Amino acid sequence: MRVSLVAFFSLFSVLSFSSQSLVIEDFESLPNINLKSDSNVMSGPAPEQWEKPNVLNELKDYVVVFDGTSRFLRAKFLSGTKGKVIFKKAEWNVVEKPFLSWSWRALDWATGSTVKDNRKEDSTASVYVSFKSGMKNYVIKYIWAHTDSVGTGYSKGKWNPAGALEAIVVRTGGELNQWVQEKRNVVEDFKSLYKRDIPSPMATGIGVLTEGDGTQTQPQADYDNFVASSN
Ligand SMILES: [Ca+2]
Repeated sequence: MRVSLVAFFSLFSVLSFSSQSLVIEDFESLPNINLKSDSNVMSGPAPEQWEKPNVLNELKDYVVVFDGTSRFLRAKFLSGTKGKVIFKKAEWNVVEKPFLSWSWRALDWATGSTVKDNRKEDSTASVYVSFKSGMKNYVIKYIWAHTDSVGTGYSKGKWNPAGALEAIVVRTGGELNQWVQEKRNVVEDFKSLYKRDIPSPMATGIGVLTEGDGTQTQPQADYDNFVASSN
């Protein structure tokens, strides 16, 4: 009897733990991986859930890579193109799961980029989380900058009825080719950036952007393990 109670509580703790976190994207379920002849890694197109109208089938700057252990998203900005945000629709309750965590690594910097100059505002790596209220989208953009200080950022569309964006640098510089993890309380970040409460308890999706069009650079970054959790 005692053994079965322990087993019961062990099971309960596993179940309750798993119910507190939600994998939004880990890229592991991707079909159609192709072996690249010029590389020892396998890569394929970005997953179908990642949406970018009209260009999804032409994406060459976002691919899913399998390194033998894990699949992840690789963003490589191509010179002569414009930066493209790719999104994934994902609804989750941020009152219950306010923390968004993810892993990323910088492979090449957007050298010379800065959030202080609109013409040179390129992100080596950035992650978006979105909310909606009526017809208006509210976006938080988390930036891994090359040299800007953590905590700096900018605002867009404050009075635009369609959408507003608040960008904040959450990491700057560091070593290339090293996976690092971020964990943000999106509810608290929303409050401090927008000076108001979240417009809805439900987030509507995530996105990523790696771009170098303003600085004429070719930044690269990898993204993986987007998870929402209660703590
Ligand atoms: Ca993965």
